[in-house]
Amino acid sequence: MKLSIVLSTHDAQFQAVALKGDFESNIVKIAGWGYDGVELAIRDPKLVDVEQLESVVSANRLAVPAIGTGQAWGEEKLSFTSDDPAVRAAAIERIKSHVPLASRLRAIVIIGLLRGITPDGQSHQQSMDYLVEALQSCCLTAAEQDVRLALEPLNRYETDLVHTVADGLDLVERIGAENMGLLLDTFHMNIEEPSIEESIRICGDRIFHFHVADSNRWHPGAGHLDFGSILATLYGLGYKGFVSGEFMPLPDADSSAEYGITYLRKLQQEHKLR
Ligand code: LER
Ligand code: MN
Repeated sequence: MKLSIVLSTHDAQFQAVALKGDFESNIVKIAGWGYDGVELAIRDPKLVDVEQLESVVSANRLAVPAIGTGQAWGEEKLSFTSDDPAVRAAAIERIKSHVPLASRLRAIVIIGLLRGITPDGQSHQQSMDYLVEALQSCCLTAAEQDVRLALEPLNRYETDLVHTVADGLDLVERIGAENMGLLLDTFHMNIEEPSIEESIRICGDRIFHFHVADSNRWHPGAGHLDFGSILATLYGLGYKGFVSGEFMPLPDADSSAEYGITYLRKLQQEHKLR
């Protein structure tokens, strides 16, 4: 079981990121706790010194399984489904600008909140059409550099677009690209899926990446989700990607990161997960 944790390269409003602040000291801590990788939340790749980032990450022997992009919605309101064509174009360009960095780091590019929310006066169907158009265009650019995109079903309180694995798989089919898959997040699944385990099975090899947080969005072990069963189902499918911690910095950032990995490694042993 390859474990990573989300680290924001810059200050952000999004709360379910345990780690923010000085990049290098966080990377050193993440490696020290025994994580295999770090998932980077990056608002805009232009803000990142790629050489420096790569050297810090590789000096600490961490992989970068995925790049989160949602801060471009959180901080700048870029959206694939805006009713303003200039905003949609800027959102598409922003995702395409992540592709060279993702290719270099061999990371998946995550499409979470950047899909946006249907604006007043626009139909849901129109939003879905914009979303398909945007993702098809991004998939083409990403495929040229062997990069995969993962759309994350999100719960109903965050968006009206794509809540479940079933919604996500319909969209993946409409996009029709080999490099388009889903990112499943146990926090959202606990709200939206009839059965977390069954939805994991249905998603199968379209699971490109996996986020873990407990029912209360604290670290795994702090709520009532059955991570033994969830992870046994995931690995039972032959999943080879990362399981990435995306949870609140509670009771404090460092403790959450440490409790999270300790709990997941214990389950790994108990359930003999690879
Ligand atoms: C991002 O991965 C996520 O899970 C969302 O809740 C963002 O708001
Ligand atoms: Mn998530």
